[in-house]
Amino acid sequence: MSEELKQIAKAMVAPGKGILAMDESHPTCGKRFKKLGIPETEAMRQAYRDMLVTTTGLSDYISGAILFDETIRQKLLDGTPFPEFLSANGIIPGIKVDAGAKVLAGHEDEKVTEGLDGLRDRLAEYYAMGARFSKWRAVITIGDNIPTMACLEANAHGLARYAKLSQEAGIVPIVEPEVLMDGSHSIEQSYQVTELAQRMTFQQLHTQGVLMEGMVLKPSMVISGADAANRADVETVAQQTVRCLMHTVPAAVPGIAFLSGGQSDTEASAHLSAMHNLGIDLPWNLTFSYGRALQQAAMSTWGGDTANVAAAQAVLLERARCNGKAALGEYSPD
Ligand code: 5MM
Repeated sequence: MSEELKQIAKAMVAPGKGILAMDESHPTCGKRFKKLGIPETEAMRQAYRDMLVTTTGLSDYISGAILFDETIRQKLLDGTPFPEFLSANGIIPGIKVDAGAKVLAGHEDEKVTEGLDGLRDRLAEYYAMGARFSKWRAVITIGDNIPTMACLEANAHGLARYAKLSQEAGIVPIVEPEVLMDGSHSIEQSYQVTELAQRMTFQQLHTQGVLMEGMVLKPSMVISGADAANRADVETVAQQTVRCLMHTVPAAVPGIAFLSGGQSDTEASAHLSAMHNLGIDLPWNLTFSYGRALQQAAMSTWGGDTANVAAAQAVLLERARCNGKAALGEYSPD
């Protein structure tokens, strides 16, 4: 079992490849569709996600795709189940298993991710459907007197319990402690909070006996808040992000796949590429597990119209190619 986990984890972060996060819950997907005037229906979500995964050549840059519960049970427009199609086309199917971030009792400005109840049974079901990795996202907000230790501890514990249950089911866990970019905090504050969140997460992962070689970390980058004055430049983001990881992530972890967190698609590629060009010999493979930075432009091009499928797929493939290059340190905006 552990050999299998190690092999899957390694394949997920193979050089020049990354993960497509397409696991938006109904509210998140609905919000994005609404902005573009796309009807928020199951049929449109199916058509949209069909467009994404049937992009020819996607597996040149994409190792795995994170699905939402609805999608892993859905069929493509030609009747093939999504996980079956992905596996047959060289992309490992994954599944989001958390039940979302809810207000933490006694801490109204903070969230804790729920979903441990019944998780063992759900994981067994997802494995039978073809999922070979999973994802759980914890959300940490920077603000006045937050995050609190209560929030950091509860989330780190949840991530570790989830990760161990996944490995028990033969599924590689993606552990995602996301420090939100929202706010006007400095990059120094981002560093402090991110380092603490990652350190506490790994403490809990060790306590629960999670196999480091059989997991993937999905962190946020160390970056200035979206509304900060004098936002840090690409080089500084790359340096501080790598410095933070060196302080917190064991070398036994095969790879780190970043989330984009609201960065523009070109920023997300530039930051990842710059991390590979710091002249530091990294113990893990650094790559991407982007949602918005891979999909946003493709979704706007598609706009819910079948006539735009080919154009949207070309846009998606180009973003995937740029990020594949970034994962090798070879991205340039040109
Ligand atoms: C694709 O979005 C994921 C699901 O979000 P919700 O549960 O809130 O609908 C999200 O977890 C995503 O995988 C990560 O945030 C990475 O996506 P971004 O857009 O930050 O790269």
